[in-house]
Amino acid sequence: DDVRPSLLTSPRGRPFKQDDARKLAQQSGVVIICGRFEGVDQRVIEARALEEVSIGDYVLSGGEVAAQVLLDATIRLLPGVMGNHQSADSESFEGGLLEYPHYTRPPEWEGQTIPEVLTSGNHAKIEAWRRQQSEVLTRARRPDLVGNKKFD
Ligand code: 5OB
Repeated sequence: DDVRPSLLTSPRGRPFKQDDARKLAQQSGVVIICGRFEGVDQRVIEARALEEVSIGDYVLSGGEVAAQVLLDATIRLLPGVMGNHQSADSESFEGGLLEYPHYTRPPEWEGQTIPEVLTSGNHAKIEAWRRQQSEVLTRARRPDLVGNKKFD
């Protein structure tokens, strides 16, 4: 259809989440009003039914960068934007958890090797290791996400 949500970037807004990006990507477009720290006249907010969204608990001098964040999170979900990258990403991502540590090449870098399990060729063991790493990281850094199915 032709629904275009009207958003206002504002630290007073409801937190913008991956789910919101997913929903926006389904719309035919979006209008984003960039808030100012001093705020936008309440009459405008109400008359245009602006939905206030925040990108986090910090102050910005203006909402332009916040608008770019909303756009980036949304546009990368549009068909054809990411190619194979995205599908591979979301498949390997365990719902509700932070991503496990990644190791690429070379096998030894500045005297540091990579976890042995990753070179074992045992894909079930690798999968289990990644899952466990994701859980440990999430519990340590983002306990608020534990048990939350909403994160990508
Ligand atoms: N802080 N989200 C968090 C925001 C923000 C500041 C903004 C807009 C969105 O503009 C001042």
